Amino acid sequence: MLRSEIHSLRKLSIIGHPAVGKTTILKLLSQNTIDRIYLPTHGLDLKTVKIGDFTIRVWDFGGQNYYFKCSRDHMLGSDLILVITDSSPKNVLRSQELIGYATHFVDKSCPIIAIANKQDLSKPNGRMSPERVEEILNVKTFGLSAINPAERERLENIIRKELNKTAIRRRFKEIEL
Ligand SMILES: Nc1nc2c(ncn2[C@@H]2O[C@H](COP(=O)(O)OP(=O)(O)O)[C@@H](O)[C@H]2O)c(=O)[nH]1
Ligand SMILES: [Mg+2]
Repeated sequence: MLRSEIHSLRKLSIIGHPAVGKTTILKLLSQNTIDRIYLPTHGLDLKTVKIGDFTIRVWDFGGQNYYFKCSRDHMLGSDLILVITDSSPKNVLRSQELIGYATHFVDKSCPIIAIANKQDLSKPNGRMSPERVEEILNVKTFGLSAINPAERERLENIIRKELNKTAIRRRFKEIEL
């Protein structure tokens, strides 16, 4: 890794319950084609992606409880946490708990944002709108359909904007010191 890349290196952690689309989001960010195979992630999947000036290490944690309990050490030092929900009422409620859990392991300056995934599935299936999910989770929430490669750019922009804000806060801290 080049020196300039180390300076722009950021850690993005993707958390959420099983089968909500965490690994698909990792694929959306790191691959050109997105298959729809569901293979539960065991432990951790790690990829490096470039978004704008940032070199981002994306940590995709297995969603099973066992792994999640072990994952707190992996969450430490995150620059951004994405909490993924599949936008079903049951899952959104369960995700509240995850957000509470995550706040214990990250610095106050690390934003936690939610992704209301699977927005392509119709409302009769009980999918909630991103606005409704945001009201419940009380963190900034963006709707997504991770199986659609056309959504890549929008997701990249969301991530880049959040990381830019943390970069500005870092610079202010340096000036204060
Ligand atoms: N319809 C739909 N299916 C999705 C979406 N995102 C992921 N999936 C599917 O949901 C299943 C679980 O996805 P995966 O990313 O492996 O979930 P993970 O356990 O959270 O990593 C797979 O079959 C995916 O193709 C989405 O936005 N819409
Ligand atoms: Mg997975």
